[in-house]
Amino acid sequence: MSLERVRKEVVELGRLGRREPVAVHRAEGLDPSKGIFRLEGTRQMTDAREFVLGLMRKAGLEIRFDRVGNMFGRRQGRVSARAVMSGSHLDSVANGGQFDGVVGVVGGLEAVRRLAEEGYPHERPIEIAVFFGEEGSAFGRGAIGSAVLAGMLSQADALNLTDENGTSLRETLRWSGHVGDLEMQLADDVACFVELHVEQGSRLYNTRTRIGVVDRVIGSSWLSIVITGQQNHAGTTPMSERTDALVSAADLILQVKRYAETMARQYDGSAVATVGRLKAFPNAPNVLSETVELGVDVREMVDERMEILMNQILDAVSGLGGRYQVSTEAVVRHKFGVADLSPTVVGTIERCACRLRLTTSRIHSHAGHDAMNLARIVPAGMIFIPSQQGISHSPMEWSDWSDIEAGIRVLTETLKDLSRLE
Ligand code: HGY
Ligand code: MN
Ligand code: MN
Repeated sequence: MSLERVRKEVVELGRLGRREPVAVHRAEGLDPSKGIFRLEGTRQMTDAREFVLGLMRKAGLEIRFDRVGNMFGRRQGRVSARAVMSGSHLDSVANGGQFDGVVGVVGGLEAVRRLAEEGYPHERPIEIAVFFGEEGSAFGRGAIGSAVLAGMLSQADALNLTDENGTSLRETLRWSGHVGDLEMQLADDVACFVELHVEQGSRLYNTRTRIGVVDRVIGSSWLSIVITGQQNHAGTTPMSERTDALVSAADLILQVKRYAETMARQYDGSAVATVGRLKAFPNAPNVLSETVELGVDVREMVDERMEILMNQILDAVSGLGGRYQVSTEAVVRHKFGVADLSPTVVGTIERCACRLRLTTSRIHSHAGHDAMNLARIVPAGMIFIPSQQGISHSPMEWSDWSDIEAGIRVLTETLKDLSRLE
């Protein structure tokens, strides 16, 4: 049974992705201290790409890489026409879950294998993509590979991104060898795109719905902020004479929370803002910090509102100087607008799920995805399957194998329909 094949591959990618290679077949086997560390530039990432490359080769796909590390496996169709593309990402957040991104990569590959095994004569080529750096956990901004493909980020700017150690993306690709000279022109080469992904929220799980048919992906921005105070002695510097970067950061974190809560209450509840990254230097209990770095993630389902929220946060950053005598710098690391997905692709996904007698609901995605970038150039859609208790970006992330199977069956049917020439 090919779900067994999928289960083995997802579990193996999870095993390869952990710091201590542990295979987890059931939710009971999850351990909050044993998450996935498949960040771009790590051995776990190289092992994962090599593993998927092996699966693509075994499936007889034609393998190509572009200049920013996007990887493609192509199964030719009966006609040389623009391809139907599916796929997702393999990189993870630090200490992440074993399904985020992987379900879309292995699921896309499985759909192509099933079409080949049943001898389905698809007209358009079908291409499985593994996009580089979707999570932004290594190079400081998200959805790198798909943003370059969609013309939202230049190749040069992508290649010049550096990680925490100052290693450039260009150098990382040279080290891993997972790079090529393919110049994929989305508008000319791709007819449409479908991504299978775990919901990462609790809507499908709470309503016991099998399939989420995504019609919109939330807008999201990242800010990196550096606050500079005056490094000094914690014992000899009177409270009245401090320029304390860390105290001002604490103030900012609470302001960020309040602005997002106010906007969420005022509108549809989609506004969120998170300070998920905080780095004090020199980070010692008896030293007043020299600098504090913060990473802020801001999201809203309406572009104009995200703009308002971002400006409130930027004003709050500027206001710290007056109250704490610190100096501040804020950089927008990435900004993705709300992406409405293609009614044609959304309708096809819905029809296929109904044909398979699976319960569906239209759903907005509150997580960002590569589909949000591709949707700017080609008709795109997404298929969601339930996340247990809505948990994600956590080692405790789980999706049932039966739901993964349902998602793959919908994807397989959808690729069949979309690969027919009009
Ligand atoms: O952050 C996100 O929403 C996605 O998982 N990268
Ligand atoms: Mn993802
Ligand atoms: Mn993610």
